Amino acid sequence: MSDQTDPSPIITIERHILDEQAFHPEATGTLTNILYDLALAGKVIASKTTRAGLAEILGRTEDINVQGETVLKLDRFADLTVTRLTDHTGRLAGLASEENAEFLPIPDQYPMGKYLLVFDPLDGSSNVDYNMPVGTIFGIYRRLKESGPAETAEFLQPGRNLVASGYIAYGTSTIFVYTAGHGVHGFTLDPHVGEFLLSHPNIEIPKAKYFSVNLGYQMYWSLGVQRYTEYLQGREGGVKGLSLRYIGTLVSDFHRNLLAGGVFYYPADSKDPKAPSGKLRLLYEAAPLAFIAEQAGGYASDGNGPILDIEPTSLHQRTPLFIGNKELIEKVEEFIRGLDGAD
Ligand code: AFP
Repeated sequence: MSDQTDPSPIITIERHILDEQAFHPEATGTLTNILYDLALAGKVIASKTTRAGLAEILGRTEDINVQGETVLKLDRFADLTVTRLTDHTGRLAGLASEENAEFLPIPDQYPMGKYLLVFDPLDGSSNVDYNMPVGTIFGIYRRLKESGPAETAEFLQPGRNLVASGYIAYGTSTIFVYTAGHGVHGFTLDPHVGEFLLSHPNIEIPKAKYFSVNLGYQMYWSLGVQRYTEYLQGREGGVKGLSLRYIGTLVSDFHRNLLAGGVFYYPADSKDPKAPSGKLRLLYEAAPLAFIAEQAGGYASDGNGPILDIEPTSLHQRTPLFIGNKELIEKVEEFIRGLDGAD
């Protein structure tokens, strides 16, 4: 007879990350600790996002960030939380955040580490006012220099070099999803226990159910992207049965499609001549999620080739992004090649 009082195995994020370290006998535990630090940042940020409507935190600051957007107080809080939990540990050599024009060096009084952190502290923050989900995205690279202060060039690495990446989705529950190159794993925050517990081991993207895109911009897209959209709508030999879902928070749209199957895209458009590559940032958003997509059996492309192969030329570089089920993302490359003259 089974013992009814014996709880089913509970795997905390700490235990899981530590177990993963076994894949790397040479590991010193530094990466493991960075992931713990980020999980802690996620808990702290979640404690604010769930109270955003109540707290003094809601409302805009008077600042404009490097992307030209109004900085919400919650963005700043998330940015500072990640920074303050990671900059003094001796694990990082520098941090680059979507909120800051330049990367943040490690303050002089703290030791230098061998990793670089790139992050979007609060993705989808314009949704906060409407009680919609938001998220944090991160990527971890090994630094290129052996020692000395970090340099911008060290951050400009292709996504293929990512050692780990992940996101924290602040929705109806808080979920931490990461990959360190051995599959994709998701942990749900148990608010009573205060721990992230393994809820989604070895995530693999299932057959597509959804497509997610801001159709309001359709008239600004290339012919190839327009025809691809019609293909997803099932017209003229296209795929049948996909539903449209679009939240406008990349983390949430990506997370849903990762679990349910589907594609998200934010293509290049002619809406804003100053941003011909669309809105999303290669370093802070596209590359970290591309690593997760590939680890889950999916694919991410800029329409011409893998996101993970793009060599960044600047910290805040933008890129078109098509991400999700592999065969549907390869299809958009076909449309773009055939109709837009891309090579
Ligand atoms: P905000 O952080 O300004 O809300 O932008 C979120 C975002 O970068 C990404 O999370 C969404 O997928 C995308 O913008 C939505 O942009 P549109 O409002 O142009 O569809």
